[in-house]
Amino acid sequence: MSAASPLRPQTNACRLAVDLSGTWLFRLGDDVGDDSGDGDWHGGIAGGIPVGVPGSWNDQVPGARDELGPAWYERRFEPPPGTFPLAGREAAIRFGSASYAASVWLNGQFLGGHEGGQLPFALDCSGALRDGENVLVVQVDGRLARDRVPPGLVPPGDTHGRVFHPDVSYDFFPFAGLHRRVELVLAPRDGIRDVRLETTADDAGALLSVRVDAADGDVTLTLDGAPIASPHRVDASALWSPASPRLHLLEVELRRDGVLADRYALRTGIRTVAVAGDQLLLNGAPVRLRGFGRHEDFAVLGRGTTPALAARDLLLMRQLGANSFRTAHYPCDEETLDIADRLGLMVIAETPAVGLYFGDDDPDGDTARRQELALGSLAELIARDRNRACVIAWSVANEPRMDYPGAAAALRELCDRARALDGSRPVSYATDLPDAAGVEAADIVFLNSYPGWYRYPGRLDVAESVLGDTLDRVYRRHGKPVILTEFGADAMPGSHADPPSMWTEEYQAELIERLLRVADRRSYVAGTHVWAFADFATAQADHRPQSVNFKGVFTRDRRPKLAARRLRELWQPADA
Ligand code: GCB
Repeated sequence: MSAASPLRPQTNACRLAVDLSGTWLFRLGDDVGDDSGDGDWHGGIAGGIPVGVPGSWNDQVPGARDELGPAWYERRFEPPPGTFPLAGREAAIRFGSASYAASVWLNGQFLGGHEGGQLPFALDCSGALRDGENVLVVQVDGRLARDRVPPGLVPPGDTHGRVFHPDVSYDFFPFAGLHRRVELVLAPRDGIRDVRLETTADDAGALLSVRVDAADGDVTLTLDGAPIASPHRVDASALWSPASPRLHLLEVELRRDGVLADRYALRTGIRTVAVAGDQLLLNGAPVRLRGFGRHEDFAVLGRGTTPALAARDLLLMRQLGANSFRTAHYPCDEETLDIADRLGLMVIAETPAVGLYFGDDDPDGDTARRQELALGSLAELIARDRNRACVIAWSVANEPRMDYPGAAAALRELCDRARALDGSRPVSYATDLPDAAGVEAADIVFLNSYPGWYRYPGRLDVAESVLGDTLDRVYRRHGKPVILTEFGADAMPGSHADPPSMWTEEYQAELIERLLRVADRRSYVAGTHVWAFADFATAQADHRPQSVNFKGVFTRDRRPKLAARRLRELWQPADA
């Protein structure tokens, strides 16, 4: 099914993507499973109120902050001119992200569903789509459960001992809703199903391989308008890097009997990435990441994405001199990756597997189900992002709890699966337990460490030596490059003290500067990501004033704290 293929929708001579974002109708409601009688909303919801899509419902709908569903969405639309007859085309509805699970009906007909937020899915609707008005109904279920990824309702012993309301195992609010674009997609039935790019190093630059999965016919490739064959040699000067984020236009065409049957275009950077000894190499040269962990979070929108916010964030990163970010703790929006490609920001792409635990007191098989889900979303992430120049590494999890038999094997399985699906990028997971078994499966150690905050709180004086010792120990143990994927301190905006004390802007700026100094002195440290780019909403907890994590160097509305200014001084010039 081409319309429901992993290829991101696009509009061209053969394909059409109609954005259904905008004002939808919404209502919270019970799970109406049957097709009969009152309360059957599969053909249209009763008593809906207007909400914006993309967007979480929690901060749009008064009183719904802690409601996690199920909830119902409805959107009426007419297909564009020329849609019918479908003839050789297929139609699908594609969701960029429905958090956490969705079931979808078109004109009362069930199309299918999907489990897992922050990853796209497309459902064939060729048989249900009609001329004139169509009624699209989506049930979204954001409820927390132990057998979901990320898991909710986890025993406190497995959540760093923290208790949140709602009862999450992770440190961000469990926003629910349709968080990204929803599109009606029309594509040739016997067309291009997938395009896979891979770049390998070559003496003079790189070799670009293009694998096309398509129905019968003649496939042709052009790069920047010139015909090419795969593999294609690319000059070093044409490669993508933070200093020179060159993008090329790759066009794939499928012809039958000389007639154009399908076409797919990719704007792509070409670069190689590798780990050699204790170094991370980009295009064969050592590179150090400097940047942030970034959440998708904003007032009113919740986890809903908009290119304006992504552009603002990534431009601010560039302005500070950052060259990289991690999509913590889930895959980011595809338009954000477009911007990262264009700005030359190197991305560590993370799956939604945050807070995994492997409780052996799990009679109902929750652990096994979580692992299946984690493997599934890893495959979906790699299918979505594998052609991205900006994505330079996969993070298969964040801070899994490792104190159970089976935990190390589960993490090894995730790392091995990532490598089996894509052998061209380093694989790891962010961990606060670098001595636990499992880490040896990673190509780079992704270390989350909070000296001067959770460890030795208030002790700016010892934070440096504690981090130095930790880094050296980790490196001695694993002999691999280490990326400090999290470190930092909360700072209440506008709060000041001299000498610096915890929760002030001075303390945050001073701690970040000191820890960066420690990391930068070590040649095996391949990167530092401050936690976090901006303040973000969390569930309620005694350690989260105002239900916000204040470790952002920008406020939630993107005003700079002292630490942002300090980083701008430390990170100039912004050339690498
Ligand atoms: C961590 C987590 C991150 C939290 C952060 C914190 O280790 O990976 O999700 O937000 O610490 O601020 O506690």
